[in-house]
Amino acid sequence: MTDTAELSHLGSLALSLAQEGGELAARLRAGTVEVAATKSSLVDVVTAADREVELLIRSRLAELRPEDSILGEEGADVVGTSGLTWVIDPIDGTVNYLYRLPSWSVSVAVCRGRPDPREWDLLAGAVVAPALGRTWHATKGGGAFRDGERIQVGAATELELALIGTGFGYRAAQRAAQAAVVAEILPKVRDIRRLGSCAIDMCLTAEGSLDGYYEQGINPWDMAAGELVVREAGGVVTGLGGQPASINMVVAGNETLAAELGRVVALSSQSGLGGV
Ligand code: LIP
Repeated sequence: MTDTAELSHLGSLALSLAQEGGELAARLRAGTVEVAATKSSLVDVVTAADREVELLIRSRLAELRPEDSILGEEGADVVGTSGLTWVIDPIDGTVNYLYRLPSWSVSVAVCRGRPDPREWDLLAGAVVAPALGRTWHATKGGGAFRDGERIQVGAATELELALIGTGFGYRAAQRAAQAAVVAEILPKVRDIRRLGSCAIDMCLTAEGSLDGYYEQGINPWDMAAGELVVREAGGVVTGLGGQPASINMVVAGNETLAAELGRVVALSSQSGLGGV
């Protein structure tokens, strides 16, 4: 059990780490940003900034929370002894960052238990989007905030009037399957937004700027902080068919809309999504 004082401390630390990482990423973005490596495909890129921001956050955690574990997108796992794991996406929306588009963020969360969205106990999280001038944060049981103002998921319950965020993977076969799903969903909703950062999509859902979000192939670091922000804003984050959210599918929104969106996504996906 994590008491209120510890939750408050973890929340403040998640926020300050995300803010410091965001300041570094913004400074680096003001200069030349180049692709340092690729991962699952030629378009799945890593920049030197991704690596530098994660190194900065890791170094702060090694100093301030040496007993905690770390799961980061760009670095090796750190196994600690405290039962807490920090989940870091140094730059979520890396392609937007590379192209100087504003929808990118630094996402920092901490959970108790394994950093697996099927079972984690999220305690605190922060998403900082410097190019948008937005910061979202939440602690378990403490509510969700954007720039210090309390936020709440939207009230839309009719899918045909809902603005839905989604995204796509980096592999051609997966994208073809995801395109087939979005082609079936698009006529059933108000409109679709593909903004390029899961963390921001989930925070926009938490504040009602999107009515719902779904995506297949999301990693724990993409979604950890955003999931807590959605939940603390009164929303739900699920998978399909009553399953918990996972790399197989993430659906977010208010409870009614998320259920309807999940139902339609499941029907549209019955042709099978490309493998993850
Ligand atoms: C991104 C996700 C986004 C997805 C993008 C990309 P990354 O993460 O946050 O939801 O649609 O394709 O995967 O790779 O920028 O950290």
